[in-house]
Amino acid sequence: MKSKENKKTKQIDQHLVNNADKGMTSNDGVLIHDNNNTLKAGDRGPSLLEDFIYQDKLAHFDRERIPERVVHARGSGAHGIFEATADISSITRAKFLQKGTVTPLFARFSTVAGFKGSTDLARDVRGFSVKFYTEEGNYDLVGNNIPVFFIQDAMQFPDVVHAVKPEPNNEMPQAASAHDTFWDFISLMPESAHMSLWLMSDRAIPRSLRMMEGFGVHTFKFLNDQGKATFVKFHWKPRLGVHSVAWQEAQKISGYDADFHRRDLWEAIEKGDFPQWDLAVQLIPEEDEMKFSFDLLDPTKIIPEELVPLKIIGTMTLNRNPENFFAETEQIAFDPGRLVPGIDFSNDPLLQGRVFSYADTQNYRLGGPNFHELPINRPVNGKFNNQKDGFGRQDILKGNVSYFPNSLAEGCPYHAMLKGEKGFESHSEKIDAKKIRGRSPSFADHFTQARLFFQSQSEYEKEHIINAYSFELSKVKDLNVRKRELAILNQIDPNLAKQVGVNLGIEPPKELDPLTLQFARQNFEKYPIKAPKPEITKSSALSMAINPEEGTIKSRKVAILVADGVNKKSVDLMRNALQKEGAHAVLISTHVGNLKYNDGSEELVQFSYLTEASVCYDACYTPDGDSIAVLSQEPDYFQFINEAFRHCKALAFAKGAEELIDKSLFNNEKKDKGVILESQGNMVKDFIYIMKGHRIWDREKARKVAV
Ligand code: HDD
Repeated sequence: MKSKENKKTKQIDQHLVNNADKGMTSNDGVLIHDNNNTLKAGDRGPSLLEDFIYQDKLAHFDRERIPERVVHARGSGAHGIFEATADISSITRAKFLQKGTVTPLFARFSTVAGFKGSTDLARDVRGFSVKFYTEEGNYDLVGNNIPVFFIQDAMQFPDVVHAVKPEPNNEMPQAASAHDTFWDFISLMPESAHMSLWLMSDRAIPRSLRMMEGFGVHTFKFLNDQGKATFVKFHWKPRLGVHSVAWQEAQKISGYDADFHRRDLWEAIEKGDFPQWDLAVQLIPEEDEMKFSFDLLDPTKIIPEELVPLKIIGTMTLNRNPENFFAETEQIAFDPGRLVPGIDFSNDPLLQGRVFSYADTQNYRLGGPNFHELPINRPVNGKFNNQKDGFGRQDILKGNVSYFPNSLAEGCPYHAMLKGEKGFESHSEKIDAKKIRGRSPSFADHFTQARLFFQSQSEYEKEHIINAYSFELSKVKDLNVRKRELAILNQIDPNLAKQVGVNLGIEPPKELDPLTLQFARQNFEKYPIKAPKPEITKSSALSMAINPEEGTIKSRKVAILVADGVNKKSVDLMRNALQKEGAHAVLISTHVGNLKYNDGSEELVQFSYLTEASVCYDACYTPDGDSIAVLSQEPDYFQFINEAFRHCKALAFAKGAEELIDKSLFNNEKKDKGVILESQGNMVKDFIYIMKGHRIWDREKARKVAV
């Protein structure tokens, strides 16, 4: 597709139903006279079996629910497009990746462990799935916001999922890894050490789905026209940067707005702040497969960007919300096991296992083999084959032929090879091996890259990781599990283990626990091994720390804290400046309804201190005016600014509002660089600059405010 016309949304639109001006009908299109009352034998008599209108309504209602996804049940999605921007025609023949091609897509972001109705702000991995509706069929890149995985072999997927999900006896805790079974499993599985560090980092509590990276995780293969393979890793880089919230904030957001991420994505698209990511690849020539100190097929390893730089090959823009959550976001069926020509699997044993699981789960979840025909799943180029019948079949196949070869239908649908066309072809890789049920010894180094990750973090990020391990392991009741995990941390970084150990009251064991060793030796004859020397010991790409000079406040939400009598000029000064930067100012007052300005004018306010909390905003500003006398008596106002301070956000105060700081819990912190006073410089400019740095994390270290 070269034009900007979105074939997918056009296809979807054919299925939209609009009830406007329509009389209500039964499912068979019969106009309904009364849909409030069942048919009865007299006013006070029993209901009658012949009431097909009632049966029609209830029978459908009784079947409204389908099984939620066994993992990634909680998700939010949107339509968009992908525009290929680089010439990689010598590397892959995939048409949608050819420069200038625009392809419609649907993206779904998810948490892993929680049920469908769980909070968005759980500490968790985020799913990052994209279905490209290409001219050569659907291609799904089903990744995560973390570039490595807990396990190396798909056989253990049900185990890791059972361990992290609520415990089977009492179905607790919901959407949380901080419990015994998860850490029991992790502490027996040293291969999960690398991913557990990512999970304990701020990556696992994103500020927004629009502000997280995505990764294909596995090494895949690109194939060119000649069938030559190049290994490839996929990365999604968000244009808004990579940002998190603070852990305490995450927990509070879960109470104030469990839909925080879903709402943020929805509202951004509605406002026209279309989220964008660049798609980048790391390309590794086939002959370099064995060049690294780690195995490219091991999904617990990254390829550091310093070893293989990223090449940007296109941009994804999400520009349309679903019309209907169930029909689109819920019924979309992702499957990393379905490819388009020019892309192939590698032999990563986790990826190989995924190839089976997804179609299998969709067959169950979506009720049979015709889920491909649901509007959200249909390819835009059509599907033509001899598969037929089954529950919910929608396509109506013409003619009497549904087999191949045939002559009665002139050999159609034909095989591409018979017409000299090129369809999907797998890489003709030579394999000469014995069948074994086991693991490659080249997968046995579990700690070097975990160490690389930890050592690449800034000081505050290390602190957050230490706090996260301490939090999670404190929630574990079994002391042996705590100790066993501490022994793993000690292999990664003794200082990490020591500090977590202090919080748990345990001295980190020097050696891995005998049980951990016993299970690891089931997979690796020699364990632990002497790790190969890594190419690098630090990688700046692994840290989320940002330089304000490179930051943006585009689409951020800033609370303007007002009350009746506020000075309009003082409000507009900040609001206009924020607008120019693409940020959104939100007025919060002591009551909703009309706000009275000092100049007699009024403005409708939709948010009050009763409904809002600082955790749902990126920064706050207090303008001056007669509102100050009101706010100085308003405990919820002080709760707002105290919490904003505690969570390391920028707070600006107009000149006449500065006195409010004296009543706050940070009244000694007027010199804090994130507390910006109009009397002391260019307030608006300084405020925006500080916000571009996202948070003032070093404020946290001193634990200056206990809210
Ligand atoms: Fe998976 C869903 C990502 C390993 C089996 N997975 C699912 C989703 C994402 C991922 C983002 C949600 C898709 C959506 O939005 O509908 N999964 C991953 C990544 C993995 C991974 C990045 C490792 C690199 N998964 C993995 C393995 C297996 C599965 C090894 C099984 C062998 N995953 C599933 C599943 C799910 C799923 C059970 C649940 C619902 C679904 O597929 O559609 O089949």
